[in-house]
Amino acid sequence: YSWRFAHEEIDGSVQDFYVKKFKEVIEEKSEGRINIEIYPVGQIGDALQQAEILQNGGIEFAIVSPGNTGTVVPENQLFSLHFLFSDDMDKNAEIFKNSSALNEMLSAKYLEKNIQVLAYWTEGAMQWTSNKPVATPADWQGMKMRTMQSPMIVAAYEAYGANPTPVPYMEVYSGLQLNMIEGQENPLFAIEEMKFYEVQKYLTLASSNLFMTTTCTNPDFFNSLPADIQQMVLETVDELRPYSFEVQADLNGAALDKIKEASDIEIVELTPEQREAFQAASVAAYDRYAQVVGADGKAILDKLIEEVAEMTK
Ligand code: 6CS
Repeated sequence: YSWRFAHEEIDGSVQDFYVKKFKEVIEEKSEGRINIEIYPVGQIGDALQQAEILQNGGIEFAIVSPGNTGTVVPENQLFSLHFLFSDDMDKNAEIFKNSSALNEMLSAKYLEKNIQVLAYWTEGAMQWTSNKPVATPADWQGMKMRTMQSPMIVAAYEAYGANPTPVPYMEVYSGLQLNMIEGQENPLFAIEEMKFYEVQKYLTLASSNLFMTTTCTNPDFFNSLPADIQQMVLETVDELRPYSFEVQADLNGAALDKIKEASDIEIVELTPEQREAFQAASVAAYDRYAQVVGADGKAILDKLIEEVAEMTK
């Protein structure tokens, strides 16, 4: 077998480590019967185009982030809501693995769009970079912020009064440099490797939400595989769960020191009180999600909130 696996980031990123590990494990387990070719972002399109190619069976596997695909599976935009998950990653790991809101209800929505989710996982907490201080919702008023493409990410920042615009990942650096945009959100590893700190004045440690992603396959392709090979894939994805947490922790952990060394960007840590003010303001986006995405999406969100509450009580 020869399989193509696309991801949304550059060499050395969290997704790149993950896909390389998947390749290594599968190639070894299959004793050379399976060969995987990796396509980082840009080689066959941007993140949204890659998801479309996966839907059509033009590639076998892809890392598909909800932030890039809210127009494909509108229900997945619950991941753009702030303060949804726990600050405790061990608890989040349990939720991603066992949640029926995600693994049954939301995955059924992906399947309707010919995408089969094999795992939900995180690349770490979102932090903010900007040209002005953003420690209170009032600071966001009118901020020209860059977001990923999903409309509900825009809504999440509109809840703080910002004026967000979607921009493709590979154009963010130049957008910031030319002052077409004034701020953006991403995990620390991305802020470091994309060098956004070079063209921003403030780095605000907000951990407002998790950067969520999914490991996906094309269902027609997957169903055509012999049972033992399907099993091998499922097992490998499951084995990679702890690995995904380690990689994001390592890369995000190292990134802050690298950023400090390479620049004099001002680093601001939000106090618990400041985070609470954002949490209160974020409620408006939850209401928007229910309105825009509809009853099925609302049911998935309600179930997930219930599961998170159960896990964290
Ligand atoms: O901000 C973005 O668009 C991108 N950020 C990350 C960390 N991965 C892929 C995504 O497209």
